[in-house]
Amino acid sequence: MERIYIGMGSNLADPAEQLRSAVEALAQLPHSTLAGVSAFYQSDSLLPGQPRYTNAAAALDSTLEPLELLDALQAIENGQGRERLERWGPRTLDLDILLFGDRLIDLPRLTVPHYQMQERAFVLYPLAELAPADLRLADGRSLKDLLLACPFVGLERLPLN
Ligand code: A4P
Ligand code: MG
Repeated sequence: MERIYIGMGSNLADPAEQLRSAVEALAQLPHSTLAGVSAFYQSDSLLPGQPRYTNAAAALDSTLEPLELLDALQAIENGQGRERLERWGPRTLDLDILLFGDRLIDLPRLTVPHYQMQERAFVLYPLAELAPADLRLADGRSLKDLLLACPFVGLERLPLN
């Protein structure tokens, strides 16, 4: 079993409902146990002109291999009507593998730790709800230092999932 953290985001078609459906789908994944879900957070899109995002993080314990998990996550995205019209376009559901045990992964289809998580408050603060306080990424960076360098700005923590 490895502990995996997944970042979830949506800015179309009732984002909170999209995240709730994604959580149900994660709970059904084979060879896996859903170990936790963060609160939901709203923030403006990194790209102007798009609807606000709702983001959250999930913790999964799994024996799936990384590319098997990526395939499963993309199937969940597609099952919730994700259309890949343009990179960075608005989306019903985005599921990113943030951390996969203590693995460093650099494959054409998969980079772990997720390449921009360190700059993104909407990734780090949900993750911090689930991860141990002394978590270190496989590349040696500590979550605590990443949080210190990434202020809680523009994030709105929603009261209920
Ligand atoms: N891929 C590589 N590494 C990973 C990984 N660790 N997890 C590949 C998941 N996928 C990974 O992703 C494109 C390809 O990345 C996949 O086919 C996979 O093989 P995608 O989800 O199809 O495309 P995308 O999401 O449009 O691109 P990207 O770069 O993942 O976008 P981001 O970085 O997710 O940014 N603002 C707020 N407030 N909240 C957001 O969540 N998200 C974005 C999208 C912009 N602004 C946002 C948010
Ligand atoms: Mg993505």
